[in-house]
Amino acid sequence: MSPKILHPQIPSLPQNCLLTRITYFCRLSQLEMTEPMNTPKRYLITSALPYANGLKHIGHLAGAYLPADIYVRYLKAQKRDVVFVCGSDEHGTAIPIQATKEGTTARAIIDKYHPIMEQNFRDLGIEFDIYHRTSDPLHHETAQEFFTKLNNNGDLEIKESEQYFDEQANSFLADRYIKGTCPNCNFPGAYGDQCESCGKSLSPDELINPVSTLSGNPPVKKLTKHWYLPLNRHEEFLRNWILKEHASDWRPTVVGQCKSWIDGGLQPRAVTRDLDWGVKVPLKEADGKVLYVWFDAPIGYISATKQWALNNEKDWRPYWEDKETKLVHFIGKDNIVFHCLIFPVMLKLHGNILPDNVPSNEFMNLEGDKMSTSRNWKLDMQDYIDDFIKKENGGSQMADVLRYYLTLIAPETKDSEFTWQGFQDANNSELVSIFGNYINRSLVLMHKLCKGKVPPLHNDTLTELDRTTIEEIEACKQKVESLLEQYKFRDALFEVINLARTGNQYMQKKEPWILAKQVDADGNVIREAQQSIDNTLHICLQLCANLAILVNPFLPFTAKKICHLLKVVDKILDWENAGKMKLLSVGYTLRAPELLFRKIEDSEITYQVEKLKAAAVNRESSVASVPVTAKVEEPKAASGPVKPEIVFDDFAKIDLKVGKIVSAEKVEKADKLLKLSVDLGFETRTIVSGIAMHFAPEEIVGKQVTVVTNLAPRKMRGIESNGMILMAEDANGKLHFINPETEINPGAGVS
Ligand code: B3M
Ligand code: ZN
Repeated sequence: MSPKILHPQIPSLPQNCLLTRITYFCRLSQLEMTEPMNTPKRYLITSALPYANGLKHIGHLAGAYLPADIYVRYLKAQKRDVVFVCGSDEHGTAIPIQATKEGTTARAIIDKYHPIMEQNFRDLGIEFDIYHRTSDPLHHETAQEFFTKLNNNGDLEIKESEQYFDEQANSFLADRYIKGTCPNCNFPGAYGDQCESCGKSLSPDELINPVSTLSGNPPVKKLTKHWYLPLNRHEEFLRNWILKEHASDWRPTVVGQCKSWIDGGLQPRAVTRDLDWGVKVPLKEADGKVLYVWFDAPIGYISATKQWALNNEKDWRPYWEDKETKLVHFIGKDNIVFHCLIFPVMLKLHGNILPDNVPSNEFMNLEGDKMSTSRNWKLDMQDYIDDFIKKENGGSQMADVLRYYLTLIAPETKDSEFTWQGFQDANNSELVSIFGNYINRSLVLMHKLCKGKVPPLHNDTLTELDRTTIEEIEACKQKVESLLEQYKFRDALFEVINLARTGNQYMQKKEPWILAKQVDADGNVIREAQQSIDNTLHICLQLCANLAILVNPFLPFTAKKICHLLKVVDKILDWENAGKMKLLSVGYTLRAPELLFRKIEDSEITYQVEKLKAAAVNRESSVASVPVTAKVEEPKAASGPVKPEIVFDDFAKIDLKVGKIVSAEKVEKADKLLKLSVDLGFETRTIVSGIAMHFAPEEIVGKQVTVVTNLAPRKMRGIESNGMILMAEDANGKLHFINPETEINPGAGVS
């Protein structure tokens, strides 16, 4: 069903590399783009269901939501039958773990984050047809029916195995509830499923000195029964389907990852868990068990479609059962195995259609480091919305600025990097100077030189340049279309901006403002000159209307604003209108120009970079070095839960002293920070500490603490912090001060 590309694969372009892009542009324009395609009867587009356990950052947005939204807007502009589904993933251990952290229930967590996430997406122009949730009874029924069918058909295996069990808590332990030392990098706080320090996927058995985070005790092994999806039975199917059928139309990174999973040997995967949060396994003998979150979550796409159908009096079945439906999953690379191997096997067994493509993105880094929720090195959608959209009147334009930059640096073929400097440059030198400037100049000149009306086109006086510009407008549609069909969003957006660039160059060469100086004795512009001005502005304005259509999938708020300026209805944005030269009628009056984008100032960028650093420091200072988990056994060997060995001299460099908190207050607009005055005997210091979630200011005044006194000062929220308070983190994530058994004089050394 995918378009067959006739030209050889064009290598992906270095980001922002103008020269390469121009060369590429010339090459592409000479090539035949695509064969006529078989248009699918309908489309079902999904974006990964985000866990409802916290705010989502722009790395998530760039990975699974923005590209899907662009694709869907493009399909909808083509009047195709398309449903775009998403929703909150409300199961899995991530939810109860967050509940423990926030001192509340799992239910309260999902009810808190689900609506925030939904609103964040809306504010950034991500327009799902339905944003569902997996806690919905319709989803529970759908997932249970799915499991039952597979189980009844003999497609699942039951196995008994030994799993980690916490005797004190009387509970089996999900992978996330077990912590220990990473066998790969020695990080002492690795989880049973992954080490967040080095990123390696782990199984609990690999952890060195595992500890239950429920009680702090080492867990024991206990026999339990689980249902497994025997992936090994489906190796041949997966090999043929992915490595043969889709070897050339899926992204190489996706095919590569699938190949290494398949070549590594497919194993049966447990699809049930001993947990009490999730979809109950619909069998009497499975009391106390739920479906594994990765079994139920992708079924969430189906239940979301069902709910959409109910809301719109439609039939959901063809979207999942008719082979003429094109199913596309947009995801981040950490979800590839689930969407390309496990879920397709489930779909096949259940009798559903398979995805036509799974355009998975690589990761987006931020200011030189991996984006990370646990290290608080991230830009949440919410923060961007607060700082750039809500603050400005009608600030949706700023949503488009983020959409623009994230698409420009989309990690389609390799990891990419968001920098605030890059964000500012993309806005100021492309959106403002090229795109916005072009639309603005066209309108200004039209008002000045053509009496505020769309001027006529005098066909008999068209120049070579007029004609080639018209041809470029007509050709742009096909280029953008072909790239979008191949999920090359970055390159497609480049073509759109390039059309604006073409418009600017055209106007610059035609210089209508110079022609306007050719006047007769009465001061009227001479006929030939006016005709050339008319032609120029006519073409420029039709190009503006074309830009609105072509940019609409990427920057929908901007497209609407252009429609407003051109006084045309949104209907003009239908894709079939792209490439046309008669979008604006001759003689039609247009509105006065308004700027589409504003400049982003250096101070805004500096503020964001500082804020990012302050928030990250906040985390470092709240959990000093090794998280000290209650009852972790003393390390017996060098491989215990400790960081790599250091020499005494390294340790001796750290100046530790006993201090006494003399005052504490909340830091404005920073939920996690407290500003402390700490008496160190020889002086009283200001220290900003990320402990506000754990202590009220009044309860800690007078407490003795251990302070690292010779750390370089750092600014947090504009306050200079001169030291770090050492804290220990217990099994529940609660922080405790490290202090002397009995009160001693502030300033006493600690060694
Ligand atoms: N919630 C993991 C994630 O957010 C998971 C995706 C489910 S998609 C069916 O990365
Ligand atoms: Zn590690």
